[in-house]
Amino acid sequence: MYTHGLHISPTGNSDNVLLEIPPGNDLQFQFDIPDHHHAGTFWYHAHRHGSTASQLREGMAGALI
Ligand SMILES: [Cu+2]
Repeated sequence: MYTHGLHISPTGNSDNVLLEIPPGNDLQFQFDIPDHHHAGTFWYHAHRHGSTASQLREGMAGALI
């Protein structure tokens, strides 16, 4: 999963595009958003390397408000 617009860490179980979660497994994402972060509308989407475009085309995305 990948977010747009949030100023958060790209490492660990946060906004890390290199995470691989095998089928049948799960992972608890943790997005530590700073208290001083500006408010707004952002978005997230699946970010499987090699499949991002097709996953987005099929609607694997959402809004973060
Ligand atoms: Cu993107």
